[in-house]
Amino acid sequence: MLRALIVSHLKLATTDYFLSDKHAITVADRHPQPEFATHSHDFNELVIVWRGNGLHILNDVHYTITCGDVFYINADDHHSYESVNALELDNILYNRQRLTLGADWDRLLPDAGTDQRQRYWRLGTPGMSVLRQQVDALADECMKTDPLSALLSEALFLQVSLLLMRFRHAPDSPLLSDAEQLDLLLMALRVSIDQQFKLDDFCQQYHLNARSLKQLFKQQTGMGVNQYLRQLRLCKAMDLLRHGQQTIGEVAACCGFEDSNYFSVVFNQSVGVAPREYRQRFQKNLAAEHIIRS
Ligand code: RM4
Ligand code: NI
Repeated sequence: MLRALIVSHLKLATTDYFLSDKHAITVADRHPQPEFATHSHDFNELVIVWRGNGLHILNDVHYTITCGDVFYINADDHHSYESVNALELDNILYNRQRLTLGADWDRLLPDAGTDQRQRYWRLGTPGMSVLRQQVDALADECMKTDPLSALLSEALFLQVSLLLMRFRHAPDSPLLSDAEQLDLLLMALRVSIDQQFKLDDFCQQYHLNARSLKQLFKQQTGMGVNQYLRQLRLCKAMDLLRHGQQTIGEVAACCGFEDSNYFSVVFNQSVGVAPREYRQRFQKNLAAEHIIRS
């Protein structure tokens, strides 16, 4: 009676999947990953999902998976894939005992003692594109049989593990990568040319840290956020003054300045002439060009 209650499942063996008994790693390309019944292994798996979706059931916990999901699966875990829909992933199989490089593998690859919540992560788009190339290189190397390839595969696998540490983030963390934060901010600034922009509100909206974002911005652009926004506004003002018919007050408003006197002061300070004069000069030039041409 008791026996009937014991769930038995398939146990996959290293000998069936690895190229030789020297190889510690192999990349199983699952493009697509079909449905796959509950199983365990005598090796570990590092799974990176590239596209599509499906259900991943790891030790009876259900995860809806899609691009950017990363799982560290240990030999004794049991898992399955269900309800797959164009699911594409790379499954990096590795045998811990066969790793020979003196790296801190225990820190890089969570082992059986690590809580399952620490074994599910996410990658953002920049992380995915870096990892994509590395995994491809690893997949090629794992298929070679020359004496160096086993070691080279291990070196590439070490690199993949390190890059994952760099790019992965907890699934529920609202944190975006530095590149994503910067992109988001640059876009928000562009659409704020004619409106007020408050960095603190922006950071609150996207759960970002204002201090570190300011630092990042300065580091990458060489300017402060407000300085950049002012430049954007002045560029737009110059364009409108040259080509538009609006009054100075209207130009000021289109460029996010509530007060047109203040606009004139700022404009004068950075362009060297008052807005009215700037327009006149340009329009004079235009008229002169017109006379020459005609
Ligand atoms: C399956 C699936 C499993 C893996 C085997 C080797 O398609 O990815 O998780 O253990 O391949
Ligand atoms: Ni598996």
